[in-house]
Amino acid sequence: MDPSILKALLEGDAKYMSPTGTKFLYGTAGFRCKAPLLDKIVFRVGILAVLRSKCTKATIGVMLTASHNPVEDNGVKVVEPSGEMMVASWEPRATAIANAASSDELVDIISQLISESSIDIKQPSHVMFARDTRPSGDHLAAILEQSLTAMQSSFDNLGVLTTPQLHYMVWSRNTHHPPSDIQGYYTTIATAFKELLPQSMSGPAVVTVDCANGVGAGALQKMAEVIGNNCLNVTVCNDGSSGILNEKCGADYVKLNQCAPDGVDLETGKRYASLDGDADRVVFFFEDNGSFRLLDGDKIASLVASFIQEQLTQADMKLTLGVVQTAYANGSSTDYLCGKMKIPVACVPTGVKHLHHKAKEFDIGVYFEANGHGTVLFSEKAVKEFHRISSDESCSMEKKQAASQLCRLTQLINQAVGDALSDLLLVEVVLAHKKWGCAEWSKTYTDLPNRQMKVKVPDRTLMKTTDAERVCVSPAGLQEAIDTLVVTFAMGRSFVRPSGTEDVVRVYAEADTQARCDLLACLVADAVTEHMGDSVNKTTAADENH
Ligand code: 16G
Ligand code: MG
Repeated sequence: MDPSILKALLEGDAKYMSPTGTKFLYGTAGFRCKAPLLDKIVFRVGILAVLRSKCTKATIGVMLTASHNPVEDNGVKVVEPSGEMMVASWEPRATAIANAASSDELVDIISQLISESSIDIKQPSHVMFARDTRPSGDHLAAILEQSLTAMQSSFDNLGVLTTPQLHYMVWSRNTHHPPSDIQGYYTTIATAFKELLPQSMSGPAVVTVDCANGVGAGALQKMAEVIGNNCLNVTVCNDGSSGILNEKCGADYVKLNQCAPDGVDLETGKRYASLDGDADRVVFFFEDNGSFRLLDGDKIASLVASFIQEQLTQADMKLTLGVVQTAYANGSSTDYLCGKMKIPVACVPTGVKHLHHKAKEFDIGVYFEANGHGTVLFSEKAVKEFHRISSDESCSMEKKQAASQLCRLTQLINQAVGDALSDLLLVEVVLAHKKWGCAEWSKTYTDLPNRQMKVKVPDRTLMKTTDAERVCVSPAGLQEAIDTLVVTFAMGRSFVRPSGTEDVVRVYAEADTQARCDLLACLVADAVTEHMGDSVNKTTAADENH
């Protein structure tokens, strides 16, 4: 590396303290922790992003966010040129760079990375970055700028954006896909939305949205403005003007606690949605005969997959359509998709990157985690087919129309990553076509009662799972214990997995009634405790907004 760059880099790096005793791990959400611990990490992620940009000869993204975590946290993650999460093979490298204990070690790690990946250090680099609305974001963005400047890289500081907007901008820049600016993001999606709404619709789509007091509020207001109130009537709650980010609100809170967020008074007949703090997750809910009813990521996946299936049938297209879920998907949703809809379902480990990867195996891959992360991916083959049929004069009007609807869906749906704004609009489109409200949507299948718990164990890394986290292979005997418990519960199902974001083991259970699945979850949690050591402490997931 050029000695003057190296000098600037080490001088910059030396300005920031390494928090003593903290080992950072680049996990599914990048690096995430209390914001004051992040200065040095962010500086070093700048170095990593530049190296990744030189390695891929393309623009790399960096997002500063801690999603649904409390406001005093922050995080940083790297976005690939394709708009996807950073490749798994670079995760250990990110971890190594972040934890380098001295400048010598840092230089060694960088040199090793350059030679291992045959990086041409003279290759120009470009990094686009953005932050959410956290108070620490501005400071961390300034550190990132210093690092990129020290590396003599060009960059765009895109200011405050949602996570999916940053992914989208990186994707569109590298694929030379319009748009080249954030305004284009809004107009592309808004135009597709308006064109997709059925002409027979008498009024606008109406929805009230809890924005978790986060970045989604401004973005949604902007999107609604671009769409216009003749097509979308959105009421934004928890817009950050008074409440605290993610506190008693947002998609994570609503999903875990199965209740309406603060700041929202449930009214009969109305439709509600909750975004998370960086607007890459969305869940819906409504008042159903006096009770709170959640429409989660599984329900979104089923709704969207069934709509796409209808359009494919109408357009008479033989493309493969599949849904990707995780073990957290409610058993009823899997039965509904496979049994009733005859749509193939794949199950993968938790984390967007796994779902995204698997979804690419289908011509059209719908993926959603139950917690509301998800999107629909259209292969090149599918997009070509949509265009071919929509402009083929020999095809019937009905076929052509279905094909153009599918074309527009590829514009509406963020192809880089799950996007709460685009998913929200997608759900509105499908409900409008089906002439459904939440009640009809909810009735497609009934969720099995389920419970999530977390168990504190001395060392969660001792737990190993297989078969998309549905089978625990270590510690020995735990899976047998779970199997013995599960068979005694009607409709029983349970699995355990080590969390990727917290120092706990997670327990999931389903059974025919809420009381029985709560009991199953507790018994499985006890089995975890028994098999994983003595220092334990278990809580239901809802006790803490993790
Ligand atoms: C991260 C993942 C999310 C997953 C969650 C599980 C991304 C962008 N985010 O937030 O998909 O559901 O981790 O957390 O991949 P856990 O491992 O603590 O249960
Ligand atoms: Mg998020």
